[in-house]
Amino acid sequence: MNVLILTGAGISAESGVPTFRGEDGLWEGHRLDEVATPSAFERNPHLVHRFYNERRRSLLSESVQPNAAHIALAEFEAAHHDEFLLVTQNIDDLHYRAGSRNVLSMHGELLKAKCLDSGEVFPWQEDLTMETPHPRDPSQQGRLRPHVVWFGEMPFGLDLISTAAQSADLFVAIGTSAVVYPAAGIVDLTRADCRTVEINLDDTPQSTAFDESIRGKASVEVPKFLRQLTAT
Ligand code: BJW
Repeated sequence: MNVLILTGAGISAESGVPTFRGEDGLWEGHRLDEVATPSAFERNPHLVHRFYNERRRSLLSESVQPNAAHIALAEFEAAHHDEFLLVTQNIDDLHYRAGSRNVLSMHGELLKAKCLDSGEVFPWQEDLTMETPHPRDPSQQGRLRPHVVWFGEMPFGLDLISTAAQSADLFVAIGTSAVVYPAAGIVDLTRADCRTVEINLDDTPQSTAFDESIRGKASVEVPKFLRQLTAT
């Protein structure tokens, strides 16, 4: 059985990482599209750096750890013998920390920085500012941006995602509001005989595209679903 998993902010909510479109979805009164676009970065790089610096610091704090849903996915993958791909929209590293191996971070990674000139990507744990020296040439400052995918930019791994969707026997979308494309459209790429399951606290605009809807917290429902799957 080939398995494709898609995760969104909801899977990390119980680890202390805020979602985008929930009650805590605003950052200092700014909407996401005011900070997560290339034009926002051009207009006000200080604001955008501050947004990601805060999130990076929080991600690296002791209190943010993988939860039972991240761990159950990693354990399932380790015991699974056919194809398994975990596509995450999240830029946190909680799937990696939980031990997942075949992870595609389609919207980038918060703990990496990208050179605006060369596109080279560096592991990054510090704050970024317009004064940050370039790792290869410290005389160059402010030429790094967070290695994340903003609106209007091309997400990573779309060919791989499309191939995995077409060969999946099971597709599970966990904790995503299904409003951001192309991630929200992955369910439409799966074959008619692929079992599709949505796990979320609430309905989403794509709920009717799934065969099954499981309503509840990811930390409870994901381990339960995967236990049932391995038992059958
Ligand atoms: C729980 C829970 C618990 C809570 N348990 N559940 C087709 C149609 C319409 C528009 C477009 C389209 N194609 C492209 C677009 C444009 C655009 C788009 O989709 N816009 C829409 C908003 C209308 N898409 C893009 O621009 C994308 N690029 C693109 O398509 O490029 C094509 C291209 C072609 C040619 C040239 C160039 C390009 C890029 C999208 C990038 C998204 N980036 C962000 C920011 C990343 C960096 C960062 O983190 O800051 O990604 S936006 C933000 O939204 C972030 C997320 O990954 C993404 C999705 O959010 P997610 O994960 O769904 O979170 P929430 O908060 O929305 O939902 C949480 C859910 O969890 C809720 O449902 C809760 O109920 C649930 N939940 N607690 C279970 N405990």
